[in-house]
Amino acid sequence: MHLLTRSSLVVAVVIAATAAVHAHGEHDHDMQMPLDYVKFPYQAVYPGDNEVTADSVFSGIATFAKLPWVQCLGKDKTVPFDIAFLGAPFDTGTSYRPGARFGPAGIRAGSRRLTLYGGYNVPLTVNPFLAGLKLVDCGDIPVTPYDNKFAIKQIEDGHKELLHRPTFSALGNDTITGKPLVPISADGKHHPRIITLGGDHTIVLPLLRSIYSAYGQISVIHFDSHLDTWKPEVFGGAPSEQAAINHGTYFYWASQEGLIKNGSSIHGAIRTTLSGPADYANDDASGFQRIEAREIDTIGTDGIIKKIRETVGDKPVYLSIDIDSIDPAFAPATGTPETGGWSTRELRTILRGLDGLHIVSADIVEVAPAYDTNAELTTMAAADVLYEVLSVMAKTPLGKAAE
Ligand SMILES: *[C@@H]1O[C@H](CO)[C@@H](O)[C@H](O)[C@H]1NC(C)=O
Ligand SMILES: *[C@@H]1O[C@H](CO)[C@@H](O)[C@H](O)[C@H]1NC(C)=O
Ligand SMILES: [Mn+2]
Repeated sequence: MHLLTRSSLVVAVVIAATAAVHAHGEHDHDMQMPLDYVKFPYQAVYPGDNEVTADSVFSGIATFAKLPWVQCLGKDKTVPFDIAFLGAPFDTGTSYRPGARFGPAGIRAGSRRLTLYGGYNVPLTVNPFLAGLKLVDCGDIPVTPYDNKFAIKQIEDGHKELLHRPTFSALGNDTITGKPLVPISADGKHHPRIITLGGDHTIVLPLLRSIYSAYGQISVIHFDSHLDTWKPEVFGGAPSEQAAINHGTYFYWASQEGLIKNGSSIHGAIRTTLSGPADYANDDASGFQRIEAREIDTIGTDGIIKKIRETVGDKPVYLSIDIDSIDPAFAPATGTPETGGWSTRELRTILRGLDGLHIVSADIVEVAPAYDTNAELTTMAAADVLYEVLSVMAKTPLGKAAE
């Protein structure tokens, strides 16, 4: 039986090979597409109407949305940009499922198709890829998996170095007065924006330390099923100083360090169980307002958008998105999934509702591709969520009219 199978296989291979030779012999080489028909070297152009972009969307090396790879932390230190995607592959602060160190690679793979038709955002009426801003993928911050304290410093340093680079584009003029806009930062400089691809949520502590260096205390919009303001002794932090900084406590530390603006920061999509009501009292003391995931059933996306906008106003704001804010039906590949969440559509609608806010930088975290479906549900959701963030950023410069 084995022999028979093997010999028939050999026959099949020979026939196939013969057919291939014949096909090759009959092929007219002049009819082949020129090599440059597919954009090469794997770097998309964003041409708008009437250009073929679909051909190369599944090929090439993955950067976010096929943006050019610039080695911002390496040999390309002098290349300016306006918005950078930056990976922070850290997952040694995770309590349940590890694997978010593969988040940056997964999100990039999930973002391949973002510019399939050119990238125009219909509801926001903007093409963020053609808005005059220089967008790049800076690759990943080198992060050690062996020493959390060291890794957290690496993330802060990598982010800070890019945040203090000069921008590619000038801030431009106020649309009403025509006068030059002035920066909204605390140090008076116009900073580029960084969209960080996590990584578990611990990375937000070093990211906020970096943000503080340019903006001072910052308002935070935080989408997550979890509070992440837990005191270390409540969230597994008792054993050591190192254990005390993890993906459930980083906002506690950020609040203790005075990085977060009290009262104008807000969580959305909260639905975790608690150690008890004291967790909410502790969350209040950490400076956050809260929107529960289930509020979407009563006040809808409009009501949620209204609450966020009223809380943040026109202050500079940092946006942190845990992919677990989305229901695991739509985004299963994450460290600590919680049922009863928002759909991908609902989160995207809410993000578009942030149009006009001064989002100084953002992240998406807790994407752990190993738990994803073969259909790349979670990494695709993460990429699409960032596309809304990018679109909102592209529409609103980080400036205000001069007094
Ligand atoms: C902004 O206004 C200045 C004059 O205040 C003008 O020189 C400059 O060209 C304007 N820039 C743009 C982008 O319109
Ligand atoms: C934030 O403000 C609240 C209410 O005024 C206060 O109880 C809390 O201690 C403040 N938190 C911080 C971190 O300053
Ligand atoms: Mn979470």
